[in-house]
Amino acid sequence: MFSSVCVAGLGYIGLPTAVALATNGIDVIGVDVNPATVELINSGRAPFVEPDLAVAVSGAVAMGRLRATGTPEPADAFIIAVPTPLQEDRTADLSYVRDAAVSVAAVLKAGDLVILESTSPPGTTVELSRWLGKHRPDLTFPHQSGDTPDVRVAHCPERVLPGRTMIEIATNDRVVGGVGEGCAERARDLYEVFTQGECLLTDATTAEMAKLSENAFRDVNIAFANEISMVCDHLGIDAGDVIALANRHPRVDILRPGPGVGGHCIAVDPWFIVGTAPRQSPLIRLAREVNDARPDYVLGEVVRTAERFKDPVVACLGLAFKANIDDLRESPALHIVTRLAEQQVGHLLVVEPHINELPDSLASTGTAALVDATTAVRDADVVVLLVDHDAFRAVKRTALRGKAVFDTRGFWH
Ligand code: SAJ
Repeated sequence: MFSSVCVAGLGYIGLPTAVALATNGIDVIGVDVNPATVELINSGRAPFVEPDLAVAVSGAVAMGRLRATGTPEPADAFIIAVPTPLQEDRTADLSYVRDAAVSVAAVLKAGDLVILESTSPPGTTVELSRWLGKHRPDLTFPHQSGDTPDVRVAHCPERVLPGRTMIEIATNDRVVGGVGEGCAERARDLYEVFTQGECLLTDATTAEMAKLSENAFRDVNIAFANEISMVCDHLGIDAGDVIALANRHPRVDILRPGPGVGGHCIAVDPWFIVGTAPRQSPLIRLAREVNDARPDYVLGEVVRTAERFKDPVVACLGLAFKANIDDLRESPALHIVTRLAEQQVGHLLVVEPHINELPDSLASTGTAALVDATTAVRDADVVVLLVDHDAFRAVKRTALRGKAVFDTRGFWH
């Protein structure tokens, strides 16, 4: 039913989606505004680390099913998977969606399907339908009337977990929200090409709110774990013990405290709810504030620990925003290590197995070196575990003896 699909935005969601479609027999045109990304993908390589992605990209390109380019080309369906970043005023920057809509509109024809995958504030997909309609007055769109439109528009929010993207893209259930008559059904037909998960049909605004609720739910629960951890610090007891014991209750499942909530989803999306209904969402806002305050709390604790030593050597294990990925964007670990370096707390031995050189913000401080975990722990007075990378399992507990250990994740619990 679909022979070609154009995917706008070849990032952490767009590229895996393009590959999943290509692997299932669809001719995929991948579009990205970054020429380096386009070139890399056309040479069969993935521009970022995600388990099993590189081999899938190289296979899809070699089969001739995936081709990257700078502007959309005619296709049966269009998937928009571009960023919706948070702005200074904590509202969503929808300019990438709008730009993608304008470029997709130019090549639309009757019978096409346009899907927004980007996480967006309630109402954005209906707005997308309006933007498309404005640029193509010769076609009908679903926001206009109750009849089946020429172009169908739907929201199908991405839900994959970085680090497990290639598995979850094929297995997660999908929420598919149509803007009008026949839209959700048509979108479901497309997702059924590559997902074994169930497609749950609804309207676009409900789908937008469902996605935001998923991430706000996780944010509130992480905030709870972080708050319990701070209470335990105050009492001088081990938060890991408290949480492990409480979780033996059949209806309790407390998440893990950490150095803060990083990434571009959970720390962002709850604000889209707060922005839409501020008076109705005090809990969601407070959870955001609790989690945002967490890196500076951890920083303070580490500084206090390091002050016990003269010229301390501090091993910082992990820079990524979470385990087993190379993504440093919005990483609380990177924030904490950069502040430690700026405050000249000691000599920093930084370990991040997924990168080859320190980011500029850290390298420029001149007090941090990138080393392997064994060296860092061997030479350190203070060991700070910031990310629970599997690679750190190689660090033997005996190597920690005699060191001040600050385990922000309960990794060695
Ligand atoms: N974290 C904790 N404690 C925990 C769990 C997570 O401190 O117990 C921290 C992590 O270290 C990380 C941050 O929270 O810094 C977010 O990590 P995550 O693994 O919870 O989530 P993301 O941001 O990688 O992906 C989330 C997922 N959403 C949910 O689990 C509800 C994913 O399914 C979404 O697709 C993704 O957001 C997204 O793109 O929206």
